[in-house]
Amino acid sequence: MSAPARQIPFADLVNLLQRIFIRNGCSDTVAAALATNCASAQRDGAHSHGVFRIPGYLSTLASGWVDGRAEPVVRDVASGYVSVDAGGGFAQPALAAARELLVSKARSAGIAVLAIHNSHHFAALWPDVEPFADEGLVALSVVNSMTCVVPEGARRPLFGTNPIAFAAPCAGGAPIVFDMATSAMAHGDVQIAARKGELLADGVGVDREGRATRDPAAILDGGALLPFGGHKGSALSMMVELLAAALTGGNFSFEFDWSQHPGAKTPWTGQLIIVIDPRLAQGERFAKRARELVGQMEAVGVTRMPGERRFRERDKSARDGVSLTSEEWTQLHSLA
Ligand code: NDP
Ligand code: PYC
Repeated sequence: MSAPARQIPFADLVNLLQRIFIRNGCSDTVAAALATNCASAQRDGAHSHGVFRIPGYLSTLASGWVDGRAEPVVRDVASGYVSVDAGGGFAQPALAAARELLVSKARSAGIAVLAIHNSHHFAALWPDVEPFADEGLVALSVVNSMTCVVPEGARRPLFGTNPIAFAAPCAGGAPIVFDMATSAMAHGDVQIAARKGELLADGVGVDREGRATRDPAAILDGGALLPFGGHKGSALSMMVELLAAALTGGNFSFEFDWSQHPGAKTPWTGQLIIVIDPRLAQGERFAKRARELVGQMEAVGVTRMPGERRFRERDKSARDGVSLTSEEWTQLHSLA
């Protein structure tokens, strides 16, 4: 049972995390990108990628596996194609470095792709797409991670937990955003369940012998996860490997070897972001049609849209402050 929560303003949490990242070898730019990302996840109740991840970031930085001072190199490949070499650093600063060029291409051509490689992504994916929808753009992103998912029909893990995130503007309200692992559960949530001693649902994972298990510790200790939805999730996970690694020049989830870097936790892979400007062909009609669709979904009984829980948590955090347990608060202060 956790001690009572602390509630702190979002800006204070960003500041605290930024100091921690700088103390642990990140440049100011990288620290700002990671701190904002991680604090946003905590603010939105996306706990598997909030401050829970800080020890993993720090052990990875200490192991020399990731470069916290990397300077991304942006390449203007074609009218609708931007590529970034993240230099063995994090994906978020690489996106930030290429963002302006990407958006200007999407606005002039109607669509543009950002291919990031030589990058580490240890975060939730929605922060990478949601801001595009806030600007009236549609965005889709995929990132591959580390081998821990057994493809449908296979005997051993190969794929990563490989999330897909999508964001689109919706007239008169918050954008439509979803962000989901293609595994039955995110690895972070399995770790959280193991800490709490909770059993998982059927169909989430297998133990080291390949037998179905509901025990998160058995999944983490040599076992593996399963794709969501059997062959369908497996196909989507394969697609993520192709788009995030083969297309970008990054590693497949099974390709990197971090065994010489004890403490390394961040997957060294790639990320693809596709941005579409719906206004070129549709004017404001796309956002209005999105609202129409949401209205019809509500009319048939949908009471909870993807992203809605996060937006509710965000409003609550703006009102009351971002929640941390006392242990998290103490830990962050000692690290800063
Ligand atoms: P969830 O299964 O919790 O949620 C997936 C999506 O479904 C979210 O958009 C969520 O909205 C929505 N949703 C959840 N429940 C409902 C419901 N009852 N009705 C309608 N919509 C619903 O996410 P995952 O566990 O799959 O992933 C968690 C996070 O882990 C993601 O942010 C993902 O990016 C991250 N991740 C990162 C990886 C990496 O390599 N960097 C690898 C794998 C995962 P809401 O957000 O509002 O709850
Ligand atoms: O939760 O599956 C996950 C994950 C992998 C890499 C970062 N998060």
